[in-house]
Amino acid sequence: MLDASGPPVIDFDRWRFRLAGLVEKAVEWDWKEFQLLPRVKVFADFHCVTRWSRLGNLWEGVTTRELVQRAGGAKPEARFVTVHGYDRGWTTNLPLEDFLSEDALVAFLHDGDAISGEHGGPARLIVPRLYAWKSAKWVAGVELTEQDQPGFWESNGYHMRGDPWKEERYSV
Ligand SMILES: Nc1nc2c(c(=O)[nH]1)N[C@H]1C(S)=C(S)[C@@H](COP(=O)(O)O)O[C@H]1N2
Ligand SMILES: [Mo]
Repeated sequence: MLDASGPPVIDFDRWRFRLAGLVEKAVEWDWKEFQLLPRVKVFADFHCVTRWSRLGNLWEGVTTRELVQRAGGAKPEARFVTVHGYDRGWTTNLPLEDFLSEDALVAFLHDGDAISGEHGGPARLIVPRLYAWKSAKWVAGVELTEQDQPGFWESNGYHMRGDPWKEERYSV
């Protein structure tokens, strides 16, 4: 499906990424601080639920594992995450285990270039093992939770997990 709304205007000076909820200590990074974190490159395909895929993307950014570690780790009761976008309160939910998969990252480069506004820049979540709607564009923060809370598309019938290999498209 298409985006819920168009690209929000995001000013680098005001950009923040916040990791909160069931972590040992909530952390917030501004753009400069975020750029100083250790980076990785992840080469992955991207599968939209409406059946298109974009193969062979090179993403560069900070792993979700690195970010959670810098927040002192997840509390034992944390089992899910809610990811927030800068586009008018858009959210998506996914299991913490998928969020912390080895190849999941908050990316700011795609094939070597800054991610465009259209594609979720300045930074977006990338979770290659799940359908693309879980890969929140214009990411603003992530909250670890105990209960699974449906996000925007999930409230409209999309799957709570969304594994393309199991074709988990809809929850009904
Ligand atoms: N914040 C936010 N992230 C979002 C969406 C959205 O509406 N808002 N749409 C999702 C959907 S349905 C898809 S298929 C992908 C599309 O990413 P692309 O525009 O880079 O191809 O972004 C996902 N991430
Ligand atoms: Mo989509």
